[in-house]
This record gives sequence, C-alpha cells and structure tokens, in this order.
Amino acid sequence: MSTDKAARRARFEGAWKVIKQELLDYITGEGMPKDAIEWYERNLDYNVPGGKLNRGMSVVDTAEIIKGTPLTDDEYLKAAVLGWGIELLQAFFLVSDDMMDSSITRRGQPCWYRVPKVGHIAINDSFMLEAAIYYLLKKHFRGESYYVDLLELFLETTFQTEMGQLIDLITAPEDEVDLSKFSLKKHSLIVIYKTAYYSFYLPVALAMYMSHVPQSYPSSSSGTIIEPYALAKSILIPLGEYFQIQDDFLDFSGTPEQIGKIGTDILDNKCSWCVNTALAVCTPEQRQVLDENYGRKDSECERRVKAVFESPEVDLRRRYGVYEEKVYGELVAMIGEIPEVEGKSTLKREVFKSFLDKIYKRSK
Ligand code: DMA
Ligand code: MG
Ligand code: MG
Ligand code: MG
Repeated sequence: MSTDKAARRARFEGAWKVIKQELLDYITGEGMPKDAIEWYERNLDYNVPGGKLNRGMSVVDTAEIIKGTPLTDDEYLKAAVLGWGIELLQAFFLVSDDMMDSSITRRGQPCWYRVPKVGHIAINDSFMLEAAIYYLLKKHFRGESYYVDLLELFLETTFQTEMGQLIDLITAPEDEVDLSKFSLKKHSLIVIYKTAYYSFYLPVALAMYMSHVPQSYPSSSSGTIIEPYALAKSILIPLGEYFQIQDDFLDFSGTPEQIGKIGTDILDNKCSWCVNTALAVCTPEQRQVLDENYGRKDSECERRVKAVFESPEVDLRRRYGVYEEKVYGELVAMIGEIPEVEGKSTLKREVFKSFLDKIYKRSK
C-alpha cells in the first residue's frame, strides 16, 4: 500500500473512533447497563472496521473530487460519518448474510453468529448496526437542507438490497436443485439489487448530496440538461455488477487467506456467475455432473463441481479473465463519455475512474 493510501485509511479510521464513541455515549445516556454497553462495543469492533473500507472511503474521495480542493475538517468529518454509515450498513448486511448463507468465516475470523455466546443474538446485533446509521445522520445532519435526501437514500437503498437478498435466497433453495432456473439475466437482477446499489451508487450519491450537487444542470457546450444522479447511477450499476461477478469468481477461486472467507456458493446452490457461465458452455456429461453435485451440502460434491469449472471445456479462470478485460474496456469507454462541467458541485469523470481503479483486477 502506498503511504498516501495508508495515510488516507488511517485518517478515516481515526474518524471511526469518534463515531463509535458517540454511539456508546448514546446508549450509556439511555441508561443501558455496563454489560450491554460492552456487548454493543464488541459488536461494533468485531463487525464494522475490519474490511477493505472501499465503500466508506469512496464517500470521502468523491466529496474531495467534486469539490476540487481539500475538505475542511468539518467537511471531512461529515463525509466520514456518511462513509462509516455505509460501513455500518454493510456490517448489518454481512452479519445477517452470513447467517442466511451458513458461512464460516468473514474477514479472516469466525462469522459473528458463530462466536461463542453470540448465536442468534446476532440478529438483534445486526439491527443495532443499522439503527446506528440513523442516530448518526440525525446527530450530524439534522440541520442540513439535504438531510431528508440522505435519509431517503439510505432507506431506499436498504430496501433495494433486501429485495436483492430475497431473490438471491429464493433462487437458491436448499432442498431442490434445479439449474434450469438459473440464467445470467436472473444473475444480473440479483447482483444489481443485492450489491450494486448499496456498494456503488450509495457512496457516490451521498457525497453528491453533501456537496450540494443539484438534480440537474446545463452542460457547458451544447446546453443540454444533465441529470447527474441518473448519470452516476447509469455507470455505477454496471460497475457494481462487475464487482459482484468478481465476488462470485473469488468465492470459487480465492483461498480463504486471500479473501478472508470460505466460499459457500456451490454448497449453497447460489445462482452465481460461475455456475451460469459453466452451464452455457459445458458438455452434456459435465451438465449431468453439475445437476447431480451442485447445491449439495457435501465437500466431495463441491470438489466435483470445481473440477468441471477447472476443466479445459469450461476453463472458468480464462473466461473470467476475458470477461474482466471486456467489461473494463466498456466501463472506461462509458466514463469517457461523461460530459464534464466546470464548477464545485458538478460530476467529474475522476469519481468513477477512482472507483474503477479500486476494484480492477482485485484479488480480495
Ligand atoms: C453479498 O452477497 C450481498 C450482501 C448484501 C451482503 P454474498 O453472499 O455473495 O456476499 P459474501 O460472498 O461476502 O458472503
Ligand atoms: Mg454470503
Ligand atoms: Mg449472500
Ligand atoms: Mg459471495
């Protein structure tokens, strides 16, 4: 990691200390007993700060790019609160996702629900991670003109993610494997809803609201009207789709040391990019192997599925490499088309380039 990147991360982590203390002070003020305060602190420490922080730090990065000059300390704290709000939202989704996906590890440690004495209390813990967002928004943004925009955006995005999780789960029933129900089209809908909105559109749109980017403005050259939120969404949703395809590929190909989690998509009967891609190109014999072994809670079945994925006919690693180059080129081209308008509160190409650079060829 470059020193600049390390310093940016350290500053963002510094803001977490302040934010976490605000949350603990709040529940203390509500008269919660010592053991409850300690429990909440452990929940926060275990589930919020240990990830890559791409989503959270993108709020700060985007606010800086839109402004064009460094943020003041007050602006930095505001952007960091929004960034940690996304990290809290992510923590809420991950704690529940790991229970629903029967996952084992996350970020190199046992999933929260598997920690001794936690178990199903993790359900309420996930709610308390989500509730923290709205406490922080009220505390830091109640007086701002864009407060309702922030609230509505967090709420809408949460609902979208939950719709995505729903279709992810019901497309992957535990007791009836039917690969004919899968398709790349279905996959696309699932990943846009479960991942792209909250991971990509949300950080950028939050930073845009905070930076007072208006709903529309005229482009400098032709005078046509630009709708910056819709424009941002039109690039960030495909970017998010690419990100989740990386996640699906890493679930199969990544080692636990590398990705911090043990892949469960094959055992869980998930409508993943990997199985969809394999279904489209495999031989009839391989199709039978997939039909008989996919989605079975058995490591020998999982091994047979992985052997099909690695076979010369399917060769998922090569197909993934081809996909990644293609989608990268398409995204770069889309970003190049964005009309840029001078000014402190307008969308810049750099917002999207910076996001794409964070994830291109990622291995964790
Ligand atoms: C990720 O789905 C989506 C959400 C909302 C957490 P996933 O189950 O593929 O994520 P992971 O691979 O991290 O468990
Ligand atoms: Mg999961
Ligand atoms: Mg999941
Ligand atoms: Mg996954």
